[in-house]
Amino acid sequence: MTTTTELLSHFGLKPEGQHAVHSPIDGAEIARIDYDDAATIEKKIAASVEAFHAWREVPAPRRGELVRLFGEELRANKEQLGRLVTLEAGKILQEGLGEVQEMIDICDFAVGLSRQLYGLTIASERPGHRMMETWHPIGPVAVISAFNFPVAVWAWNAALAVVCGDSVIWKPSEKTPLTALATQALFERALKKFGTAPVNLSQVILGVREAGEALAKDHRIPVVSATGSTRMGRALAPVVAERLGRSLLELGGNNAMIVAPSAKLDLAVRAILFSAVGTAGQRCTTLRRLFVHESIYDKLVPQLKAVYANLPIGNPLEKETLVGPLIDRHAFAMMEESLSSARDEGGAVTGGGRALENKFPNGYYAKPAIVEMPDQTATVRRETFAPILYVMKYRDFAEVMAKHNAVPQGLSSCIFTQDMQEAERFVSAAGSDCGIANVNIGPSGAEIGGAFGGEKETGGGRESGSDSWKAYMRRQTATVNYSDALPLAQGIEFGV
Ligand code: UN1
Repeated sequence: MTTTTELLSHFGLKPEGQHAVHSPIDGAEIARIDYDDAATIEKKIAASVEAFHAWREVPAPRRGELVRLFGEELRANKEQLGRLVTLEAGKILQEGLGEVQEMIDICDFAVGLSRQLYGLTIASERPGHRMMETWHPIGPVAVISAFNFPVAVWAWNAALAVVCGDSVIWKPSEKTPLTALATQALFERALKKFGTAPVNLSQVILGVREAGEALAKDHRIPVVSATGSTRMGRALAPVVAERLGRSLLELGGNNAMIVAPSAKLDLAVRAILFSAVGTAGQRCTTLRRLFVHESIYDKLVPQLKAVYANLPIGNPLEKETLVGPLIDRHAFAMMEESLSSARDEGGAVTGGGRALENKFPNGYYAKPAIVEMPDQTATVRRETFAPILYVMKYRDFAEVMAKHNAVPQGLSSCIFTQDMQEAERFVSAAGSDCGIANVNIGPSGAEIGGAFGGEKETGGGRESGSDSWKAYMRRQTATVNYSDALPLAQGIEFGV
């Protein structure tokens, strides 16, 4: 098995420092790193501004060429980076590789986009005038990312920002600095091949909360894109807003599935499994609430319990494993706490508790839990970043739709049904209030081509596909007068 040291040296890295990095697999120390301090952060921000000034003048399709080269590096190193994601974040190798694929996909998307940063031409009301809208690079973009998608979410932001003509400063989670350093190393290889791009176009800042705060506060950084908990977003957004900066937030989710009477149950079960226990329940898009119609409840729920009873929990590097460890002891404690309060609220818990404690005394493996709830209680309405699936029975479609939306978060959602009316109602204006709404697909595992993000406490930001690129640019309306007169808009007569 390849060790972390071997993997790091594959990326040309030999990090040293005061702070230990642990693998969630067994809790072992896998590397040591140093954090940035106020002085190095300042230096990096200044360098980012300088890089931006050079990069914004490079034609966008040429900027796309750099992202194309970066995508090639990712393709060539997919196996190694995927493995490092598994070692550092604990997700199973299939998902580690999937995460790198997501980076490759967004690079491809961004390369095409580099020739499509379209603005509008708008009919002017004045004769001899032309009015147009142009999208310009905006400045250094800060990307604050979470441990659960330690590299893909950065790539969603960075690939777009770079083709948009911006520089990027990345503050990864303190739990996953190594994958960030490895990704940065690949980006630097692409930079070298490209030849003429500013060396500080992308930089990494390592540290804890204060490092993120420094970026949030700094007026030289017009866009701060942050992924993480609602708590983090609540602390960060006012700091950015205080200086009237733009924040792009992707925060908590409390994603649901409705299983209607006509649903194809075999598909539903597979989708539930992937979205509720995949990544050990640590995706923003993880399925957390399951509403099952009363007519099929006694068929579906026992089937689900049977599958849960035999889930392969184990070392995420091993092929047959489907459920790896939680990120750390704290995550496990939070899961226990939520299960206990769900019990207090009348929940019947199947599963839960620690697994593999003897084999991995310092790794926190949890048995995924199914919790049958009498109602959508306070605990159900809260996001716990762990494999807990709250199951509730419903009778009436309108009633379940209301319950579906009666949580503070609004990221992802889905319905399993063969009933066309239900499906259409679910994705209609009066249906799901989430940023993502799927029919006969689970709530997680979105493709990069769509805009990713959600409403309410999820923060409102959109990243990745569609026209999310606009968040990384400034819009300019320019009107050019090519006549010999100076007509005023609104027909105003003024003076001479
Ligand atoms: C996240 O958990 O922050 O849709 C991102 C998904 C992935 C991305 C999740 N493509 O589950």
